[in-house]
Amino acid sequence: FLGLTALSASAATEMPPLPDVTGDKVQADGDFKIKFSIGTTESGAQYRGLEYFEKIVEQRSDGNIQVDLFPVAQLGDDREATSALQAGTLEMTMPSTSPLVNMFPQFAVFDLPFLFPQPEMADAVLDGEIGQQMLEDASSQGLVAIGWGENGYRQLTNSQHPVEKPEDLDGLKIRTMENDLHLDIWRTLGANPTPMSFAELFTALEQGVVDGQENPWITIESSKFNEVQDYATETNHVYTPFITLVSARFWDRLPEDYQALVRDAATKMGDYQREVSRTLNDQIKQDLKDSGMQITELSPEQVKVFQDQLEPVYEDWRDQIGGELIDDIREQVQQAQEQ
Ligand code: KDG
Repeated sequence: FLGLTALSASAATEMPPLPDVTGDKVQADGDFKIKFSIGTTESGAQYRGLEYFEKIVEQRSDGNIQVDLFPVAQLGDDREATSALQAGTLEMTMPSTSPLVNMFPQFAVFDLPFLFPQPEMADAVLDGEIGQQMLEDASSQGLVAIGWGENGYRQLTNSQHPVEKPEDLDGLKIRTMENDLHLDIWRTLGANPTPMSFAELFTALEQGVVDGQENPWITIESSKFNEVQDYATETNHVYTPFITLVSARFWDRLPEDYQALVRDAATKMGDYQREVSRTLNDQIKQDLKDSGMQITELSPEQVKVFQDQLEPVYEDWRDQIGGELIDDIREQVQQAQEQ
């Protein structure tokens, strides 16, 4: 290919330095260890957020809480890590909400296609009453949900050909998260979706078990999917949040002052992840182009074709998710758009 070796994307884009820790030291009795597991790699925005969390908690607890980070699903994929929290064998994880809808059906609202036209609208919902209520509701079944983070807008990649319109997806094998609404989206568009955990994804792409997948630019780059996927389409079809979960067994042993510290650090981590992911998004898209990926950017009219084809998904899932919740969010989004 022109005799050029593709530049590694991560070589081009650097993570911003971690912010300084603010806030007083917190005194409480006991020494604690937090093993914090995620599925994405050390070079992603999610991990950068975790590093900030570690720095805040360790500095402000004066080393009494030690945080150890485990990326790339070393301690299990999203569902396995969540089960480990319930069993009390792992202290923290930060999965996408999508593979957890079997436990928390309302999370499926975030899987609805093209729900949030701007990331700030997702922030308003997650940080507002709806998001806070969801954290409370998810603080059950052996888990304590203490904050949101940003996974981001998902983009389609594949190994076969450029995708500009739904017909181009005909028969393409697309990996989705383990979530029925995502399966519905890709079936409705004419693709052939297969659910799979993130931990299995690179190998599945490499071996051609699936032709494509969808994830934010930053994940495509940090997981090196561009090395096994030549084509991408900037679809922005779903905005997925991350949710910060703690094992209830661990939480109940933590002195209240430390609980407050961990909660505060989780909020700061989430805000920082949003900032990193948004700052780097376009830059990383450019790095991916520079590395040889062919990226199709859709016009608003082309996006509308996908959107219109997916509108029935809203009706199909209305009862299961709750019509009132969907209407509330759509109304908030509408109001924000009019401002
Ligand atoms: O750390 C999070 C990952 O495990 C996963 O949730 C990323 O969006 C993701 C996916 O596609 O599974």
